[in-house]
Amino acid sequence: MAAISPLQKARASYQPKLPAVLEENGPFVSLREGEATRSVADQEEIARVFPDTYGLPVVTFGPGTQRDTEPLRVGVILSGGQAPGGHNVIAGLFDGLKAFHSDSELLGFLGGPRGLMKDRSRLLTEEVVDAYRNTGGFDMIQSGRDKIETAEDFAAVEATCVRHGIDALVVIGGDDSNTNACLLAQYLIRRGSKVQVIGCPKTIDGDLKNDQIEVSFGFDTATKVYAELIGNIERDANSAQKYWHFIKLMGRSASHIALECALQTHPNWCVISEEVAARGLTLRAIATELANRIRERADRGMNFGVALIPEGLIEFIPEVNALIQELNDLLSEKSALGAYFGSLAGDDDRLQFVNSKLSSASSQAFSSLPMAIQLQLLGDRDAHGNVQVSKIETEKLLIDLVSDILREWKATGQYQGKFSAQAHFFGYEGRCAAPSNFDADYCYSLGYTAAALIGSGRTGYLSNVRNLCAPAREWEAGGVPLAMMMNIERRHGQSKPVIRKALVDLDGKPFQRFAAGREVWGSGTEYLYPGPIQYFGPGEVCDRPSLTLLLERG
Ligand code: FBP
Repeated sequence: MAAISPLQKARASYQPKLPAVLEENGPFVSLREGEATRSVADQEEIARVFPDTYGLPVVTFGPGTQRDTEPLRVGVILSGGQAPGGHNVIAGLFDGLKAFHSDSELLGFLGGPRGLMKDRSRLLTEEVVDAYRNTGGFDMIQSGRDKIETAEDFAAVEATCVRHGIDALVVIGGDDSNTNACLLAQYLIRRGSKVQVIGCPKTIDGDLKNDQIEVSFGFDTATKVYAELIGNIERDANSAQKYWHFIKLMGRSASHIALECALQTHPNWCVISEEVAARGLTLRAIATELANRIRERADRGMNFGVALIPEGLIEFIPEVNALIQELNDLLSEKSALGAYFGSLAGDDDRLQFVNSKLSSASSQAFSSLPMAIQLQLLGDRDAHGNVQVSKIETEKLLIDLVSDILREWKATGQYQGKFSAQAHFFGYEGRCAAPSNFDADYCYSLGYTAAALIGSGRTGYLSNVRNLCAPAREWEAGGVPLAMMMNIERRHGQSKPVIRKALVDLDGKPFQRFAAGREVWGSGTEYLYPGPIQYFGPGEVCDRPSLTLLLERG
């Protein structure tokens, strides 16, 4: 067996907490049904795509009675980007299934949806699951970003289920993966299959949330890890007093991660993409705002600072967003032009081709970007047709633009400071961190809830655990129909049903708290140093959920 660290050893015996209804009844719960639901938008079209799962009620668990059940055979996949706590979802699912019947079996399909389509799996025994309890990562069965999309893909998944006698599939994933889960549930019903499909809300980005889902798992741990690192850098900045640190933070689209980290660390500058879109700011305007902050600090002898930049920023700048939409349609491998683009080998040919096809506004926006960024925008899309923003070096782009502005100001006597910048990107550092107590408990509860939903015969639901600012015993568990979260969006140049992402709400309490603090944080050194995640000790240090969750729901 591989060596494990002392902390891992200590954490292995941590027993995650469950909501009282599951603690006391195991998975034998009763279901309270709410009203029939509607999708968040595009109701007619969504109802047409999901005729059998549209309109299902939200369900909440109440006490049930233990009964004799047949053993269940369930398949599980981890899908999309890693998020702390994925192994605990599997552990909760495993324990829930075993509580139904000790002969129940859990099959882990390897490498995400591809494992289901290609039928590659491993049996998750007690020994396997025990080795991963309370650990970070998805390495128990790995993950992947493939999409179950074509008729052949759906048929392949169905065949895999038949081959293994599977009763239910659990998809642990973000908005795209759970969109897939919803399509799969619908497909299987229409095929007359009895296989149920249940999703679990995962993503460090925190954008899979709505009136029902309070937070996706992994956000809590990842933001705590990044906040620790940012705090360390703030101390370094204030100690050396010679660098501006530009820190890009993961979060493919929404700025929840950057906002939470700003609340936890009080940086000198943080841009929130959703505000950029609302104010219609250009790239130049953003860089000028930041340059102004740098100049204002320099005027008071502070040639240092910390700036936070959300990974998705570039897509929220109106002129760049229009450009990216055009590029997505143009470069879709499903179009003839996209296929032609794919056949071009050299960078010059690619840039020339793209420039010749863009509208004049987008061509202008494209030409205003440094060549390195232009090429990054032309890079491979993910399986869902999205630009891979983690590969776009926005932090370096901003350093370039700000340097130019400060140089101009210096030449005209408007700036006398010194500007030296360091670029950082925090993303992968946090995605596989050992889960915080919050995520360890939440994930285990989500997995256990998924088992209870399966035992109750549900399909097309997302496992849901609520009331998360209260102690775990007071959490509520149940399920939310996946079709309820859908709307229609453009993907790969086509209109598709997808789960709507939750962006930062500019009227919400977390943003309002940030907006109230940012001026003071910007001009001084009000830095907060959160330090590392604590597992043992007083509850207010070890069990505190993210500030976003506390402000939104506390
Ligand atoms: P999910 O939405 O799948 O959870 O992934 C989120 C994320 O961590 C983003 O923050 C980031 O842009 C992306 O994954 C990077 O993943 P990859 O390395 O696969 O491109």
